[in-house]
Amino acid sequence: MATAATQSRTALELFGMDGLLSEEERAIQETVRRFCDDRVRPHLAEWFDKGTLPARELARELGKLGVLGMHLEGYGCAGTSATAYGLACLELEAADSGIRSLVSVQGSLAMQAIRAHGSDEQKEEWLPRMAAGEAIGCFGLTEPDHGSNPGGMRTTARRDGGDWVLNGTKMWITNGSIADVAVVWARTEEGVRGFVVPAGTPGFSAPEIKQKLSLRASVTSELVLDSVRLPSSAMLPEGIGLRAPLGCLNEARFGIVFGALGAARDCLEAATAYAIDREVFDRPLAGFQLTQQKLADMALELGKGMLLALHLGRLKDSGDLHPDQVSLGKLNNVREAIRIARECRTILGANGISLEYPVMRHAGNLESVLTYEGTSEVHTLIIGQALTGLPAFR
Ligand code: TGC
Ligand code: FAD
Repeated sequence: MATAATQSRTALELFGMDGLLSEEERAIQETVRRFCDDRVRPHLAEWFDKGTLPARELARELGKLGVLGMHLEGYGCAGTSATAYGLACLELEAADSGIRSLVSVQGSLAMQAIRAHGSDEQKEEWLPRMAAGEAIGCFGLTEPDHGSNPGGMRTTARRDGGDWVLNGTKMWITNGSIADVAVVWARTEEGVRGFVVPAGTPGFSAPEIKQKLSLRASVTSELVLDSVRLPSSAMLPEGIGLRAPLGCLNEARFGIVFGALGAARDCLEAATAYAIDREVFDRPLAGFQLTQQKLADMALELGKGMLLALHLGRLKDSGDLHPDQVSLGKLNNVREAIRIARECRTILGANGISLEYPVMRHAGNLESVLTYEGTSEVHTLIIGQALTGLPAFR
């Protein structure tokens, strides 16, 4: 007779999710999952505990794997579908949000900004090396006093002869202190513009932000621009106004729509296995109705989130995805992922707070994911504006 464990199916199996993916998408997902299992997962507890990440080494391996800028065309990028990129993000975040962040910021923010708004020379100089993971990029939009409202930014770029001179401070910048190149957004006389700032430029520094209780396996930094002088060729010529950086955010937010579900899936799998194994009051915790209700509710939210992610992926692949729709996915899937992580934590009891299990690490990471790339309040307001036509940000 089969045991309870051999009869059980995962939430996504129950939804028949694999049947919605192409063979190529399944192959890409499986490759990234295997990479994470072999190369990342065994070290995560230690990296998280110590608050470190061997980012440079990992970036090269991720480059070889082909996930850096994988959905972009040309310049050494694989040009996969958006859905395949989403599935890769899901597997990376099932390992840790910090690993997905490394990939998101590199591919969807820094490379995307150069790909969409850069000159041919900027693309040739940076994109092939960034796709290979030989150069790391960061994306500096947020400032200490302007996060949700980047339109209020104080960083300036002023013309001085043929040069640009940048002054200001960016805050909470992923990959900042390990980056070879920073894409920095600054106010100019003609509106917001992006600049390609090579690390090592005099006046540029990127002190790391320490004592984080979330995204500990990820490098987060301040960017200080103290009269940084750049040639005129450093400006991204094709992007003007706030819509240029906000357009890049759509790409990274799309990855998070899938990614957050990876963290949720990992929590649910860990909690289910734990509940089947753990005996309370002389029988398996998984056999109690209260536990099954928790598992069933979480499976439903995970599956519904996945259907939403795939729907948005298909819309993006057909060129029909609107930024408002990305907000639907980011708001729902991160909110549900964090609920799932917290509920799974209860199933693990005291073990739930230990790094021996991935659940609390994911729950802690998801606090950042809830805030970055547009807070849940910002995405709520974007959806509110789409529904009513009335902006309520100010
Ligand atoms: P608003 O007047 O609405 O817009 C200014 C211009 O931008 C256009 N636009 C967009 N374009 C493309 N995609 C979008 N999502 C866009 N949203 C707006 C808009 O059409 C307009 O264009 P134009 O031509 O008319 O000038 O701007 P607002 O100042 O009222 O702000 C709106 C708001 C609040 C939604 C926006 O500022 C916002 O999204 N704030 C959140 C900021 C944010 O998400 N920051 C993330 C920083 S990067 C990060 O967190 C990386 S985390 C690491 C990781 O990803 O792993
Ligand atoms: P605030 O904007 O000060 O918001 C504080 C609170 O006020 C939030 O709850 C918010 O939702 C709420 N609020 C704001 N406006 C409104 C409103 N109109 N109505 C109602 N409530 C409102 N940024 C980058 O540019 N690049 C990066 O690589 C990057 N990486 C990050 C990595 C990590 C680990 C973290 C934590 C952040 C990162 N960020 C990055 C910054 C991130 O994008 C911002 O933290 C985020 O946009 C929110 O800005 P804030 O922290 O200044 O919060």
